[in-house]
This record gives sequence, structure tokens and C-alpha cells, in this order.
Amino acid sequence: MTFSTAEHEAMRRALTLAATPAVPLGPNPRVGCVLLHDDGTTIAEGYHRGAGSPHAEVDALAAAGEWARGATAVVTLEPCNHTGRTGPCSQALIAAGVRRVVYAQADASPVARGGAEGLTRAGVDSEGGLCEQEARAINRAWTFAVDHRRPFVTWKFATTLDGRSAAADGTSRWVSGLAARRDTHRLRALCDVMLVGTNTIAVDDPLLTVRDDHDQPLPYQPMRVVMGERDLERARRVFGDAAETLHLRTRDPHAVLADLFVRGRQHVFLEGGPTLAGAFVQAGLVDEVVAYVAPMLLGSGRGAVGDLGITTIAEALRFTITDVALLGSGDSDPTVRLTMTPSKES
Ligand code: AOF
Ligand code: ZN
Repeated sequence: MTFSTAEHEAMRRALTLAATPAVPLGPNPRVGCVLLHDDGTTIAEGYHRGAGSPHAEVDALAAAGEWARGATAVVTLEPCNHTGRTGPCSQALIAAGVRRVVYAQADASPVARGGAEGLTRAGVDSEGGLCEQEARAINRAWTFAVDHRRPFVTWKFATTLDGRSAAADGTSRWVSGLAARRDTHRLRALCDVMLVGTNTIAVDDPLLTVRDDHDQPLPYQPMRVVMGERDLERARRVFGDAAETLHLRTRDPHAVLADLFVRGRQHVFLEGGPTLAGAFVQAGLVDEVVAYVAPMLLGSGRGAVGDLGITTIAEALRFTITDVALLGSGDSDPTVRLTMTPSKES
């Protein structure tokens, strides 16, 4: 791979542009594009703002007008080759007279892939792989969903030092402190689905919205999804109009993820109780764990996860810690947040 210094710099800028929108972009990836003159100076920039709006390449081409002729397009994702909500970017680049295309991440999506091949056939030089890891990280959930044909699952729970999520009498409010609860809302806002089981709705009646530090709902709300076969009263708060809600009448995690994938959802925030969490863990469908650990002991009460059928230590499911943070150290109820991914061997 041979990339010039100007192309490297332009890719860094394109990655920054891609990351600009503050909220998830629906089913679409974050993409940035920079158009360069031969001498390495920038002609125009563009980025994608969400499903139905122009792709990054077309956004940059529109800003460049006639200046795009002979340019090098530096894009964080391989240009698409399909007519979806908008037209194929590979064709738009060819039509604009772009001479070379440098991209970071190849597009593995079955409908959109093949753009680089189309460019080559039309005599446009194209090369991929520049800053590929960074580009994949920006669209972590989108990339995962395209590669695995299902959404990425983050399982979040709050627990005491002895792994209890509720006391013996069932009370569970609040195991973790205020800072941890605010942190949970921040993480919810990064997902496009919040998932719980029917039992959580029946017992806790949560609102399941994303709220700011003053408890006001944010403009962007992930979809609220309840899974399970039992009927629920329509008066439950989750069925109010604060956000979209879907009740999937199944207990099968695979079926739920398949359904959500078809609906264009890429990142599930699993907030269920021990039964639901156990079902996802046992199905191997937890991709990330966020555990809020509060410095308190209960000694009894239900655990964060139900029975996993493990009877001996050698069978323990193991996780790799990717981040540790102390939240709310200044207030009265500090909490440790552990972020983990399943260890390969487990
Ligand atoms: C984007 N933005 O800047 C690029 C994308 O159905 P559509 O027309 O919205 O196309 C979505 C697909 O197009 C997307 O999943 C990805 O494979 C490809 N490229 N998409 O939303 C962009 N370049
Ligand atoms: Zn496109």
C-alpha cells in the first residue's frame, strides 16, 4: 500500500468528519470524505448525516462542483455500489472525474459492496486499508452488525461487592450511585435498542428513556424493546409515547437479534434481569459487559445473572477487562465501572 503524506492527513481529517454527528445515524455508518488536489491541498470535505441524507462522497462532491475533476477522494469507507435510499457513490465519483480513491475500511455489506471493483473497471485507481482500524472503531456496532448479521450486544448491570443486584426482599433501587445512573444514560444514548424482559416491565415498570442530568428526555431516544411471551398491561410506562416500543413475543435471544437486525438495529443495550441476561450469556450473545460495582454487601438476594449451568471453577466464563473507572468519587455513593469483553477461550 502506498499512501502519500497528504492522503494520510486527509484520512485523519475524514475520520474526524465521520465522527461529527452527535447521535447514532439509524441504520447507516458514520463516513467522512476529503477531496484533494494533485498538490495535496484540500478541495472540499463532506460527511454523512444519517439515513436518507447524501453519502459522504456525494456531500463532498456537491461542495467541490467542477473542482472535483482529477481529484483524489479520501473516504473512511469503501464507496458504495448500490442504489438504496441514495444513488451509488462509485458512479458519482466516476461521473465527477475523480482520478484516485483512497479508503480506510472495505464495505462488507452484501448490498453496498463492490464499489472499489467498479472504480477499477472504470479506470479509477483505488486503494483501501489506510487507517482501517480507526475507521472500524468509529462504526464499531455497524461493522459488527454487517460482519455478524446481527446487532452488537452490550450487557449492563449494577451489582454489590458480592454480586447481588437486589436484596432478599426484592428491593434494588439504587444499587449504584447517581454518577453511575447518569453514566448509564450516556451509554444508552450510544445504542439504538434498550432491551429488557417482560418481568422487568411487570415488576419495576421502568420508563426506559435516555435522560439528561436534570432528568429531562433527550431528543434522541433508542427503541425500547421488551422480549417475552407474557402479556403486559398497556398502562406500563414503557408503552407511553416517550419513545418507540416493541414487544417481541419470544424468549429466544437469537430470534430477537435476528428481528432487530432486519429492522436495521445495530447496538442492543441489554438491561434485563438475571433470567434474560443468563439466556444471552448462555447463547454466547453478549459482546460487551458494563458492570457497575457498588462498595456494599448484601449477603443474600438475587444475583446479576441466573444459573448458567456451571458447577466447577474450570467452567467459569471469563472476561477481559478493557476499562476501569471510578464514578462519583466525590459524592456519597461512588461506583466502579468495569468494561469487559468475553475472553476468547471461554
Ligand atoms: C452511508 N453514508 O456516507 C456511505 C455509505 O441505503 P443507503 O443509500 O442509505 O445506503 C447505506 C449503505 O451505503 C451503508 O450501509 C454503506 O454500506 C454504504 N455507504 N452509507 O450511509 C455514507 N458511504
Ligand atoms: Zn454511497
